[in-house]
Amino acid sequence: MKYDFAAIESKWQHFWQANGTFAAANPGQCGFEADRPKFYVLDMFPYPSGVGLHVGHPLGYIATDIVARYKRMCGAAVLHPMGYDAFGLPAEQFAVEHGVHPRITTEQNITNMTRQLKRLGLSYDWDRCLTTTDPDYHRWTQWIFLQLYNSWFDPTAGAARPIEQLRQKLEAEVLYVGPEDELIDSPAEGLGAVTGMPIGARKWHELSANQRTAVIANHRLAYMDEIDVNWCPALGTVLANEEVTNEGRSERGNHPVFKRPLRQWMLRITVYAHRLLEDLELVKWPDPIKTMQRNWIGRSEGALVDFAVVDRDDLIRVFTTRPDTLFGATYMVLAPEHPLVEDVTSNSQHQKVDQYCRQAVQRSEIDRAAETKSKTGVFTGACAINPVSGQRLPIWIADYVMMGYGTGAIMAVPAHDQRDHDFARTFGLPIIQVVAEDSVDVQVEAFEGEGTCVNSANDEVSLNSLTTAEAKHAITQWLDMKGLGKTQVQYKLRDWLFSRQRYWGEPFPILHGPDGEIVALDEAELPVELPEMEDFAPCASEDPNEPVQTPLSRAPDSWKAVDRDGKRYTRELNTMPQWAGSCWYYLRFIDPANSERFVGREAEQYWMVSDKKDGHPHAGGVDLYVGGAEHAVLHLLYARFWHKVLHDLGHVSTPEPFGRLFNQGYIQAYAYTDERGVYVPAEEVKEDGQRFVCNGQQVRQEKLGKMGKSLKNAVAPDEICERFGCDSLRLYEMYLGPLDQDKAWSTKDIVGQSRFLHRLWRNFVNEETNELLVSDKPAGEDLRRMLHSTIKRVTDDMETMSYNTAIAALIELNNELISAKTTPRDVAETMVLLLSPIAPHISEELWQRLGHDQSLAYETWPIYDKALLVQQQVQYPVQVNGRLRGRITIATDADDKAIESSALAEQAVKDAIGDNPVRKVIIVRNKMVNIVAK
Ligand code: ANZ
Repeated sequence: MKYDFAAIESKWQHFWQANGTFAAANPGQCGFEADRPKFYVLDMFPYPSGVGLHVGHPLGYIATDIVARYKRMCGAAVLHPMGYDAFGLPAEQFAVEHGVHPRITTEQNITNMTRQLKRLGLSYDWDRCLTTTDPDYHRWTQWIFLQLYNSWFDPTAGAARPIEQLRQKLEAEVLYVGPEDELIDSPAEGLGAVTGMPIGARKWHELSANQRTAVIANHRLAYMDEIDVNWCPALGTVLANEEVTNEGRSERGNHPVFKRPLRQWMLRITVYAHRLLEDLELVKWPDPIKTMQRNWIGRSEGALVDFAVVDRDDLIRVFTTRPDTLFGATYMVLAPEHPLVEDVTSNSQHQKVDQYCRQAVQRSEIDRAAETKSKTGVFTGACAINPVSGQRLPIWIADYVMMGYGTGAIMAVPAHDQRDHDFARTFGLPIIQVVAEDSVDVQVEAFEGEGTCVNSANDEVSLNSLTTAEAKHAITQWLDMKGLGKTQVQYKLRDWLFSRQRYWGEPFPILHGPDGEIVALDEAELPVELPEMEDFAPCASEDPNEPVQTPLSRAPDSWKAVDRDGKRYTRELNTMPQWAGSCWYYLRFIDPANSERFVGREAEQYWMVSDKKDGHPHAGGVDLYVGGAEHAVLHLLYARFWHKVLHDLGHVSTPEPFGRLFNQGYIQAYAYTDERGVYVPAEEVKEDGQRFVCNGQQVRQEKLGKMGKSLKNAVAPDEICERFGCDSLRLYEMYLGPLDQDKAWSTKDIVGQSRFLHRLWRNFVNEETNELLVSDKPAGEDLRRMLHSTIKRVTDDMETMSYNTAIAALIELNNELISAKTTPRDVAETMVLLLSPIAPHISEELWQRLGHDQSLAYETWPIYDKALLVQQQVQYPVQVNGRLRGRITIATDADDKAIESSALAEQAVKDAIGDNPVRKVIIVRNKMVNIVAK
């Protein structure tokens, strides 16, 4: 029988499914062994999109599957699940475009993708498959939202705590409410006291009921706020900053995005900035991803400094990273959105300022921050006092200062900040040097580096001749003493905008009362399911200023209105963003059927807590998480935040969700364009000599690009499986090169891997007689050595996920077997086991033909014999005075001395030398020994 991959692959896929081969047992379940080490290996789960998978998707899935299969054979209990991230824009847009309910299209897409995934022979525990849109799943997403809503970040504990504890602390007067509802430890503390402002600290019982509710609301981890949002009228939804491109357009669909104020749900991720940063030390992630997260969180150390406004009571508070340059401040800038703009602007400047502000707020932040753009701004007519020099500083409005960062106001030091320099040059403002630097003329360009202070002294304090670091310290201390400022750590990270104006998302477990009161549902009232609606399209509009409607505003009253305690409440009509479901799915996989808890405690502890004793700080969590680098700052940061909250509240055991992360590269393919520059389907392009032709038209080959819909260069795995078998596809994808690099796809090259498997088959099976070509004779010395060196190579490669070189080693061994009539059984069995994680179907088939009646999935991984890895021996002819007298055999790595004494000990050589003194021994390594004896 020939190697019939179609029959073999279908047979084993059915076998695995029927026998539950890859089902993992939880504590308390039958088959569970507590002392088995665990390994949790996870893929980033896909969106069930309408077009299904292309061959780029399985790159990571095949790699994790190899890990899972290898770890099982090494004796670990392996958790390897798969599911679908099915809420969100892509699923909804597909549904809207096709006029079918998203639940139906989502289900169809899931069925199709499951079929595709199963066809790849991936060893998932399909019993654990979950979909984020399933009410049994999203009920727990809503439950986690309630956890966020019902907790606050206790700064003393540095962790989230139940909101009830905040109320108790306020009632017991452990905490007071300061101005702006900030919490302070005692009425004498807080910034009010420092700046000499009225203290304004209030006790809990002095507050009205509404004020109390507001104070509590302002400290919940999930809260509502009216903020400037990125509104995309064409999509009918707000977008997170991360979903808006540098050009101020939507990442998805490339529609224009506008700024407008909107009352929205927010998650207070900023209070975790410090821990999200610090705990990156605990995880084994690629450095570029850690760097991206660090930059995103954006920690800056500096000072807050207060500047009094001339002739007014107002203080302008600025954040600066260079308090050492305070003497060089020559003007101040407020962001156009700054609340003091109105107050400080003089009558004569009012109109100009107004007009400028209105224009500025429509520009995207990225655009405003661009260094290359020329600076714009207007003078307010007001001045502030530099607290160290007493000088008057004109106050300007300029859009290069952002309201969302620091305090939204700056002291401008044109000599040492290039943006301020550009601005000062444009508007003729003075430039005063306060950091010495010979090589730069600060009138021409700013010197932003560190150095020694100059021109920086008043009657009380002098920074002159101090270094930048010393000066920062000295001036901040002085400001602190005078009640004019204090040190401050600032983060770029913003709170997470958590509402979307869409239908296809998790409903919030929230009710709004007739007087604007917010009521969270009780756990027992979950899940809140989406209402059945005919028209689920977003409320898109052309006009960015129209009042915002959501699809759920059209829901029937039977869903929208909730009567309780004699009042009529309305459900929250926004839905959660698509990131919600993926924030915690790795926890649900652990215990997907649990109806009592989002994850059972014992199961969570077993699968998440590692007992690695390698001496490194270790975060535990998922042992290996594989996915694309595009999720570096969104999904991975959001999931870490939720995990930390759950950890603080005692719901999960580890500080981090993903102990180790690996990013696979992209599969790329050529794309082709016609004469208009429009992409044509790459699969229809034929090569014709030097030219490329599609439907009779000559087309142009473009650069290699990421495989996908947009470049029309996708190749479906189904077609490849049909033509070559999925074992060949798996081998080919892994053989393309190191896993973390991008690589080019070429369908015609799969033949190479297909040939390897055909040859392997013929080494084991006589194609005519179907007889097994395996002998019980033990393998000879050379073959055994090669086998053990292959075990070592493949094992080492499994540990480092270097599957391309593992395959190369297996091909070499297979080539060695071709010349022999039969393969010795010990070699055959070991080879099948080594190949099985990568090409599992043919391996199972051969394993069965070798006489085993169980799947090889739990066979013990082969162990190499170190002794057999010792370098082989080499034979040296030995000449005496130019004539061959004998031969010696010695280890290849023997040194010259050993070779010499071995040659001299040889009897025939001794005879030839006789009584003559040995004058010289010449050793030509691996060739010959020549002895001169006269
Ligand atoms: C005075 C100064 C002098 C500054 C100097 C820099 C150099 P990072 O590192 O990004 O935190 N800044 C503060 N708030 C701002 C805002 N809302 N929009 C735009 N710029 C703002 O940078 C902090 C520095 O950026 C601050 O330090 C401030 O300018 C400016 F020689 O203050 B600096």
